Amino acid sequence: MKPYDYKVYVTGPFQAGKTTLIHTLDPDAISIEREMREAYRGEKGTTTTGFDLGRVVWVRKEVHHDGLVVPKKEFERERAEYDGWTTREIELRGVPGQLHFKFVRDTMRMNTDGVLMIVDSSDYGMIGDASAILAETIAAFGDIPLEVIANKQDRNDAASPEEVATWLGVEKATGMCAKDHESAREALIRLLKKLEGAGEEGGSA
Ligand SMILES: Nc1nc2c(ncn2[C@@H]2O[C@H](COP(=O)(O)OP(=O)(O)O)[C@@H](O)[C@H]2O)c(=O)[nH]1
Ligand SMILES: [Mg+2]
Repeated sequence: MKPYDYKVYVTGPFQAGKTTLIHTLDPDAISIEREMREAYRGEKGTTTTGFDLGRVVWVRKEVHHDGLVVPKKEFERERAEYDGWTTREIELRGVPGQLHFKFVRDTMRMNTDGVLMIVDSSDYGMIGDASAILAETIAAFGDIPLEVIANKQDRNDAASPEEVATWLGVEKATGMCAKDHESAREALIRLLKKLEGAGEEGGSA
């Protein structure tokens, strides 16, 4: 039996907010991180060179509702509350964003159902890396559901999602603040609805 219904691959340049997003949705998410060797934008922080692994459950009282995204542990504790609801277990897999870790991203693609591509809307300097990762992702996954997410919309130097879409040459980007649960939930659900849509089309065809 599969331990989840959908695997969501979370990619994008380093410092875009992948780890933050996964921990906002699942406080028990596991991350492997090591310290950066160099300061970036004047700050010495940490960035992921391994991966993030989060588990959440998408719960809907009615299938046409957007529903809630509940951390897996919380869901297991409060399972009775969701009796009769439609539930989908989601694995969130964050991959390292540095271009030279392409081989790590490659090994983590297996069984992916959908992709969240996270971009820092306040960091135009990373757009070259973002374009490279987007091209790599599309080449590897082909026609898989993919959402481009314009993160850090809470910053006053953030470009709009429309501008971020233009930077990357994509039709559309969705604004998000990865630190905010409501915003993170909306971004994930937008992708999950596409995954459900794809499943239904396949089933009725
Ligand atoms: N203002 C703001 N900062 C964010 C947001 N998301 C992430 N960050 C910050 O951006 C930095 C990099 O985030 P992280 O999740 O580690 O990026 P990753 O390298 O893609 O995993 C951290 O300092 C985060 O606190 C956001 O939505 N708004
Ligand atoms: Mg990270």
